[in-house]
Amino acid sequence: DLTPRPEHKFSFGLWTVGWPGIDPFGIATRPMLDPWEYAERLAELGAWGITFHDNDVYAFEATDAQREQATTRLKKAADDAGLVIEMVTTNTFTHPAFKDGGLTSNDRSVRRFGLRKIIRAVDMAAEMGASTFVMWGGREGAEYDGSKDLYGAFERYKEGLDTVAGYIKSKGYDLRIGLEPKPNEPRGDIFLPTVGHALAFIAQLEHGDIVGVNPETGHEQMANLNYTHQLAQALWSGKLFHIDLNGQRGLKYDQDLVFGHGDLTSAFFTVDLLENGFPGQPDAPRYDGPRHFDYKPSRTEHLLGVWESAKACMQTYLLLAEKAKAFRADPQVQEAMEYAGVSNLRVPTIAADETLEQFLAGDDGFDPDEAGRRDYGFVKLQQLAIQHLVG
Ligand code: 3MF
Ligand code: MG
Ligand code: MG
Ligand code: MG
Repeated sequence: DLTPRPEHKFSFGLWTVGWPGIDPFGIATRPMLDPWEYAERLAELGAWGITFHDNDVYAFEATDAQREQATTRLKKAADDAGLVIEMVTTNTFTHPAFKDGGLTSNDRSVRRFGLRKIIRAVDMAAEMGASTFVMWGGREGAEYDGSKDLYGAFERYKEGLDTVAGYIKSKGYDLRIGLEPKPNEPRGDIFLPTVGHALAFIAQLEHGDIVGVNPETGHEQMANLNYTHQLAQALWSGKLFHIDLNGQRGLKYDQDLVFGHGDLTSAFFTVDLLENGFPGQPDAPRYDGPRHFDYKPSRTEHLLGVWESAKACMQTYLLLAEKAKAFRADPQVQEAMEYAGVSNLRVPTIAADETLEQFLAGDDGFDPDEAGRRDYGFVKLQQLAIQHLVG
């Protein structure tokens, strides 16, 4: 059954379906609706939740009264439609003041303004009932290496993150921060370019316990990385707080295609990880958060195409989920996995009752040449995946 339902936990950024097609070379190709209209439509399509930036809902220059009015109206529309506002984020990239960053701008007055703006959005996120606060530092970076005091940049980024995380704790909000890595675009180089960089940075924070990652398919692929592996390491580290699913075809600008319209084989294994977890590892962490899409309906599409593309994201996910279940259940696949030694990797290399001395003293009668002649059968296993995927 490929009908999206709330229990599938599909959610969409309002800026995704709400993108009117403005790009660096052209003006809008379709009208922009009010935020609550997208919410109603997404609920009709079977979505469970929505997410948004502060300035997707009220203007950068909005008065307090205007903010209040817009967020109240959106919350009511979401409640009426039965939608959860699962994540809220701040825009610290559109306004020209942020051209050199929000938390790492060379201009201290911008950093002070940026940090206040982020904290105001945290309050709003808590009010909206969100459980995740994503931070994508799209303008935190540089084009020219001489333009930044790089030590200062990491110090200020840490100061900013710890201030926001510390504030969340002091208020007792039930919110966790998801850092969203991206290697480049709009900056020539963005700080925290990949999941790995973000995890290493989080380890340096004072309040890192409530800071994790929000990896986006295309962002990791723009760095030529394997998205599923990035998700797996974040999960293994207990840091996969949220996800941005979409499609990307190779090393180019951030395409934000429909989920599955990029590297389909990679998308299959992403869904396999999200739906099936780490098979054979009952104690391993599972991702049970939102299946959140951060894509853009292509500029060639009008409003009809906007809704078609939102449906396509969910339908592709459900198709791949079905196929990933069938793949794992297939006896031929299980046999190929046994042949490939997949379950062997679960066995600790040194036995629990073995001392390091005993281990180092023995050689297990190991024959390197015989090991070198082993056939792993990985290609046969992958072909079974392809058969499930396209069969
Ligand atoms: C840019 C992005 C962002 C982030 C968003 C936080 C505008 O490439 O992916 O979308 O996802 O700011 O969720
Ligand atoms: Mg993106
Ligand atoms: Mg993207
Ligand atoms: Mg994103």
